[in-house]
Amino acid sequence: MGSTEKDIEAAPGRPVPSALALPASFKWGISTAAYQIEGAAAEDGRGPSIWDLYGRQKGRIANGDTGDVACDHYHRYREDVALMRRLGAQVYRFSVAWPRVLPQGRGRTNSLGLDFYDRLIDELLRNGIEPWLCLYHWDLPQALDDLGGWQNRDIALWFADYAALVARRYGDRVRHFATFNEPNVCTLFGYGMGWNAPGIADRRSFLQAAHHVNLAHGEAVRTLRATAPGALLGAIYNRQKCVPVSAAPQDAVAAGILDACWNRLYADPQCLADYPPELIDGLQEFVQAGDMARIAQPIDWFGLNHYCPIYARADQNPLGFAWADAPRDGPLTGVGWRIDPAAFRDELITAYRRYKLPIYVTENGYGANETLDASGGVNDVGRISYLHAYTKALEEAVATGTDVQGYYLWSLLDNFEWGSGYANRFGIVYVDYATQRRVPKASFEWFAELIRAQQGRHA
Ligand code: IFM
Repeated sequence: MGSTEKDIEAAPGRPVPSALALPASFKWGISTAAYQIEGAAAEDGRGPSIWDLYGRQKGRIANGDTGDVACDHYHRYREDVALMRRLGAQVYRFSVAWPRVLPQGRGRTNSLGLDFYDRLIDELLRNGIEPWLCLYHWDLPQALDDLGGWQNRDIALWFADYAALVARRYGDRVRHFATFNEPNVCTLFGYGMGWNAPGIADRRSFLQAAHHVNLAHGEAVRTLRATAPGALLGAIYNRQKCVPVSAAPQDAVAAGILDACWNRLYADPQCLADYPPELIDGLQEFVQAGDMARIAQPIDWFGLNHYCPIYARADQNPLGFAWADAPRDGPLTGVGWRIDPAAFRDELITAYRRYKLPIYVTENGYGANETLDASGGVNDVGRISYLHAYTKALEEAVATGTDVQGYYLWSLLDNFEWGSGYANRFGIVYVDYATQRRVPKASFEWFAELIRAQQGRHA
């Protein structure tokens, strides 16, 4: 098959973007998340989120960074939409900050916060860009965390009420809604491993939170169907190949458990009404009669985020695996993630066969620690090679009959990268955080050319 690691190594300089064999209806776009770019954390009545408090705990986030200001997108959204337009993006997938519209997570709404997303959506539509709205990209209102957060079963109904508010307000202009972005990361890292807010490391808490996230997804889909009947509903899953770090049989078992936690714990109950057998023992304490039917509400599309294979080793800890770094025996991104476009192709094919839903790639991108060069730009050839190889891999998946309908790159801007703070840059636009100046990188022009080539193919 075509694109492999070898292509990346062999690519002399900048690969030329050329049109891919994809359907005319295929959409190109950009993904972001509220807490990572908005800033204005204490402005216009926004309530605190778990990330605001977590970031203030010593040692949690690299360099003590916080999302207080981030990319100041709350004030600069017009400039950012203009960049998307210049790029040729057809879709912009963003998230609503729950604590901005419901400062306590439920009850009193914040009209200034609601107004912000009105302005953003209207600006997108004025620029011919379709808004895709994700309800949850990890910024849980702190007031709900004080009540147990995702460990409190009532959160399924609080989340559904929040979904109804958002759908009532924006459903006249937004056609695509997603419930959760990467539920695996916010629960496994947030409650199982203690790497993300709220910083809990406990298997039972993780599985409890996971089940409540699944229930919340189902309740929100039901509510969205009733409130915005014409909308197309989906969820965004992070799928990565799980690889044992060695040939030892115990590491293979560990990789199987990681695969259950990472790839199946959400998509299986939500799309197939089933939990992975590896995790049933820990989940059954939380599953009540009727829950699986509540969770498995039909959805219209499958959002798939993919970056790289991930690695597991055997460990005596209660989770049954330990996270391992990518071995150094192959190509890595600037932040040490394995480059393996064939794994992306295979994940697309596997997800389509398993869940039988049209797929949108809702995130894919390349992280690096970059600075401006002497000419004042960023010649990010590593990112360009990565995007070239990964979009070719997507084309290969489509050639096998896999229904992939869009590709939304992560991300427009360098932004707040959770535990790594601002050190890891994923944008195709460089952000000078001291001045908030945006500098499109070479990959921005490359991606714009790819989109133009694609549109020319179907003109
Ligand atoms: O920045 C994150 C995003 O919030 C979720 N998916 C992975 C990205 C890169 O780490």
